[in-house]
Amino acid sequence: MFKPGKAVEGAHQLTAVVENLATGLQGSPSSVYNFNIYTALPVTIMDDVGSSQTALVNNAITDDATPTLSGSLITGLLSSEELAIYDTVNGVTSKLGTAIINGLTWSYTPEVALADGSHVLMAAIQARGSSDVAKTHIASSSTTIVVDTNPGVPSQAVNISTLEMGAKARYIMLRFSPKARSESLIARIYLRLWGL
Ligand SMILES: [Ca+2]
Repeated sequence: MFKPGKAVEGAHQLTAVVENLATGLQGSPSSVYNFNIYTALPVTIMDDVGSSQTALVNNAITDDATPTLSGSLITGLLSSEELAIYDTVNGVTSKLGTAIINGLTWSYTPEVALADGSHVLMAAIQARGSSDVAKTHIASSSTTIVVDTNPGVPSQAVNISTLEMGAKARYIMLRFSPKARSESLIARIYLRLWGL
């Protein structure tokens, strides 16, 4: 068994050869063994539906049931690997599909709309065809999004409860109570003060 020191992220090729320590003569080398080392898998999730179209941060609420996940790679995947997308709903994790890879960038858009509710999305590089989230080569961090394709118009009456003014007074933030229709959503209005 050979255990290398800390290996660098990227593509590696290993070859083994038997060497006579006394003479330095070497036998025939083995065939090349290719493998990749990944240390990070960044993911961006984009909402391209409705009036608010933006990258979705953790716990974002979105009206896009088919948000696009994308990212870049430090090295091309091996032919034995794929980049899979996993979705966890109510604690149950399932593989949504595999990303389209173009050079060192990848993207994935769900073919079937995600159901309304909470989804924990994660990308992973793994053996081609695997659906075992426990056996990935590397997994991205997870991002929770809340799909709400029928948000409707808020019907609550609101009151201005506090007023915050930034140090440079470019924005004034009015915070309303009660909270908006979704408890995780705080209604905010930003007033741009031109000329300040
Ligand atoms: Ca949107």
